[in-house]
Amino acid sequence: MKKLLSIVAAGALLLGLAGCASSGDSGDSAGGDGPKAVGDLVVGFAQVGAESGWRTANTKDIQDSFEEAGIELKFSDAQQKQENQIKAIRSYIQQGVDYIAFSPVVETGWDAVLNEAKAAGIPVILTDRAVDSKDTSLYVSFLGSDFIEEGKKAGQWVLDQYKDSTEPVNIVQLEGTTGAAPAIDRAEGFAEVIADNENLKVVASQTGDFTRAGGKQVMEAMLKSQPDIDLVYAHNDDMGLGAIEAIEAAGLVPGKDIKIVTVDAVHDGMQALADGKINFIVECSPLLGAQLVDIIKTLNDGGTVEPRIITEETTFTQEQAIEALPDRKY
Ligand code: GZL
Repeated sequence: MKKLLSIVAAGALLLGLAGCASSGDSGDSAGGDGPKAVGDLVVGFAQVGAESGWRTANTKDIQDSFEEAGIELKFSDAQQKQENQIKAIRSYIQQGVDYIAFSPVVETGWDAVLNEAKAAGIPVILTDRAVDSKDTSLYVSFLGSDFIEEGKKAGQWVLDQYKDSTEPVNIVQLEGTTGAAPAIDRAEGFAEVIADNENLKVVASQTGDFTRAGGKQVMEAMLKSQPDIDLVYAHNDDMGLGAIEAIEAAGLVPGKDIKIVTVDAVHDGMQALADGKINFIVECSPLLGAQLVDIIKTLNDGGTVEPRIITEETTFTQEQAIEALPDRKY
């Protein structure tokens, strides 16, 4: 009997050890074996859409950066619909990717899906746009521009341009996507600065959804409803370019009869600035790919990253655009 019991005990011990080995449990508390090889990482990226020159440049830069780093990137285009971005994030969670990154099309409505990613132990990085979640544990870092600052830079140019004006200056504003962080913040920063001159009045403001067609359509309506427009403030180049088409179709000269200030500094916007059809552009850099790869590599190595990483950017006058155009990457 004693002999039988010792055989059973030995067998149980062997099975137990085998069990440990098969679960890959190296005995450390995390259950992991330390950082993955970079080449084994898989990242899910849920992009807003392809609504503008900026977005196209942003997508290309991210895809090129991950290819160069040898990291697998699963990519989705939400066609500017939040439900599609949420679906994509859920799919990445199901697939068990190592990291999720996305540019939230609007600020609100993300807590549920971000809590699902957190429960699955998948770190999330925000790129380009912010969310309004109060729980900042739902994402590791937010990499992107300071949109309020961009609005202030646009407002400062207008303030300087009309500092000696004694007449009312009628401004129309082409807003970005309703509820999107850049639309909300660019309007806020601009309004804060132009408030210093009571002659500067935003007489009409409407979303053109960051698209050239949207900007043209809204500008056509504003030209009909507003008797005297002095300046257009467009939240991105694409809507500014659409406004140029509407202004020219109305027999007016963009950049002269109606001045135009935009944000982004993508190629077509910079060309219009060089041609004098736009008067001033505030840069918003789409080149976030390399920084996003660095964030993921740092996290994979067990490092920590800043919760807010603001991208470097500048502004352009016509002369500066003429000089910068030949070397622009996008
Ligand atoms: C800004 C980005 C905006 C661009 C638009 O970071 O989210 O969205 O300004 C783009 O051109 O559509």
